[in-house]
Amino acid sequence: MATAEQQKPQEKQKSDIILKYLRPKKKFPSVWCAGCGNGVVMSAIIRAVDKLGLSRDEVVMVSGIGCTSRMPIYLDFSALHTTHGRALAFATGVKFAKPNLKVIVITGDGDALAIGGNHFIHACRRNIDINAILINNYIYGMTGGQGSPTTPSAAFSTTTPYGNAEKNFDPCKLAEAAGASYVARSTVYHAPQLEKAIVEAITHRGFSLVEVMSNCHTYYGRLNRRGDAVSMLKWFKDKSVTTAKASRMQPEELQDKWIVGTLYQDDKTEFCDEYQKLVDARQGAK
Ligand SMILES: Cc1ncc(C[n+]2csc(CCOP(=O)(O)OP(=O)(O)O)c2C)c(N)n1
Ligand code: SF4
Ligand SMILES: [Mg+2]
Repeated sequence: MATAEQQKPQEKQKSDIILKYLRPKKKFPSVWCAGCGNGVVMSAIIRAVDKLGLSRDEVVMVSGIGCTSRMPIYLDFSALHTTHGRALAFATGVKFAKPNLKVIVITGDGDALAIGGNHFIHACRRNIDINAILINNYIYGMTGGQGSPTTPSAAFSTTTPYGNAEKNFDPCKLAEAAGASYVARSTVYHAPQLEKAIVEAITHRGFSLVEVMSNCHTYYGRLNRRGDAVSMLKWFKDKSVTTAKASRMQPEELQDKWIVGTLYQDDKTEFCDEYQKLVDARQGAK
């Protein structure tokens, strides 16, 4: 690796941005396996926050439990590392008490959709101004590779040794149906598009979901013969179709594909704004 002196100015500028938002060195190395997609998502979040000119104090990151959910330990924002599945409940309290802060929830497929499934649908329903970044690696990474609500049918995990007999959730469809007002999908292969989606989601007023397809090569990759981190990224590339291309394809052709890009957006009233309107109307009536 190049030393700080050997780095070209452009590279140095990029690494300075990353370092600006990371906690001091004693928090590193991270617990993540080498090549885990979580690192790609973390750097995309940093670039997005920097692009928006937000200071570390303007952002609160809230997480539950899981490999993914350890991210607030490494990022130097105000942070709440809460209990499994409860990140959105804590985040709702933060946003309601301090509406001017940007609240980002980082969550895994297990955290958001299994134990936290109820909090997920109700946060969407309220359309509260929280940006949820759901890292979907198709598995419970932290606890050793158990199946999650997004594990595809027939896929292997430590709890589905004969293949998964269940159907999996599509978190984007679920969020849209439950009332979220911004929904996008990306992958850790598509880093610039991921950064753009996070910028849009943070800027959007209302509940936003960015689903990021990510590699857990240690469990999902190994159990399903998807190879190492690099092989999984190639698989993500082949599996993804942009929204523009998808609009020209037949439903049968899209069956095994991930559509990446902005999937849904509307401008319905956000929860804190709606609440304030009701308070003002009631006080005006007295
Ligand atoms: C109440 C409770 N139940 C179960 C657990 C064990 N547990 C910790 S993380 C986890 C699953 C994490 O999976 P996911 O959210 O997909 O995150 P990943 O590790 O894949 O990033 C489970 C079941 C826990 N910590 N607390
Ligand atoms: S177990 Fe999987 S999700 Fe967890 S750090 Fe390793 S590769 Fe990432
Ligand atoms: Mg997971």
